[in-house]
Amino acid sequence: SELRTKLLEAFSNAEGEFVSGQKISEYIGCSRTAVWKHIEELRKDGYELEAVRRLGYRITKKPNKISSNEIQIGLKTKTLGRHVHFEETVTSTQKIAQTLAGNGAPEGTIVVADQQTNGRGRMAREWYSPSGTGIWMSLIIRPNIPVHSTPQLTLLTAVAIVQAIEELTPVKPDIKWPNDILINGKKVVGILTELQAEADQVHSVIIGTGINVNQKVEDFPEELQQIATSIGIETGKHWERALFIQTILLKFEGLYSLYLSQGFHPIKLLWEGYAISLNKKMVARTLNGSVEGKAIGIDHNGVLLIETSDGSIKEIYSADIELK
Ligand code: BTX
Repeated sequence: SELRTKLLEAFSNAEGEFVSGQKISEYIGCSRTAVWKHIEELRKDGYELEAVRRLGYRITKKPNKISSNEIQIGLKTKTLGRHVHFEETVTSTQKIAQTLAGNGAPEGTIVVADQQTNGRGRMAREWYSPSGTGIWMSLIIRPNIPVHSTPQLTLLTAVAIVQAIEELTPVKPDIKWPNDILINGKKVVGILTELQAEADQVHSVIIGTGINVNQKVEDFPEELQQIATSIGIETGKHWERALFIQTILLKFEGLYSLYLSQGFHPIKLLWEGYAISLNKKMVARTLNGSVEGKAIGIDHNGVLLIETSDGSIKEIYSADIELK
């Protein structure tokens, strides 16, 4: 409800300090008794609040839930995340975002779910998306760029997420071309970029990100335990998912505006700073077979360049990479 939003806003503005009942009642425009009632409702929803005479209330712990409110209160972006479509359980946030984008959803609209029953990776693979643990989000943007440039946005997204993780946590993630973010060699984030386009005109780009935030090792199915990790596992701490979403959107917005005004070059430089796949021997498995060689870089479109043993350079548009 609107009152609930205002109440949470009052606490958010106080940044962890106490807010008096009087102030709250003025801010949300209701009586002191009504304030008390709303506070009790917050408690029922899993918030922990401390109440001290004369000082007022403060939130000491938020529930392990994400919601539109949690994402939007305290959000510092201009356009990204200003429209939030939140659902507890969906098949895939990509699917919902495709429909919304087709129906004209504005740039910056995000679809977020607590759980996906049919989360998708690339090439019809599955993305494991259990409830209460991760960020399963699809972002709709409408850049005026040619279709062949859109893979650059996957790399831009990876940079935004790495920057957000570095800002909020002590871990230093690496990027493996094109779309994996790894911590200590294990996958913590996956990115899936899909398009709605016609001829060479991009209508919308839908960027799906799956981020493992609070899973424990045993929360992953056995086949993923060796290759996947979460920010929680790597830091030994529980993290608030909404804060990650807000930080990622803010980083993305900054990089995206840089990209639209100056092109891919500045993004490429940032990306290269995080990439572990460069100057290494590798096998790239594509739909048309494997290419073995040394990655010498990415080109101005974000395409991976591999130098093979005969000295020729192969352009890799889409592949799975195995470092040697
Ligand atoms: P990908 O094809 O690069 O990676 C998929 C592979 O990663 C799987 O085959 C499996 O081995 C592994 N994997 C599956 N689940 C996880 C996980 N939770 N953590 C680590 N590794 C895993 C990557 O595809 C793109 C994933 C995008 C997911 C987002 S979530 C929001 C949006 N909605 C949706 O359906 N997909 C995107």
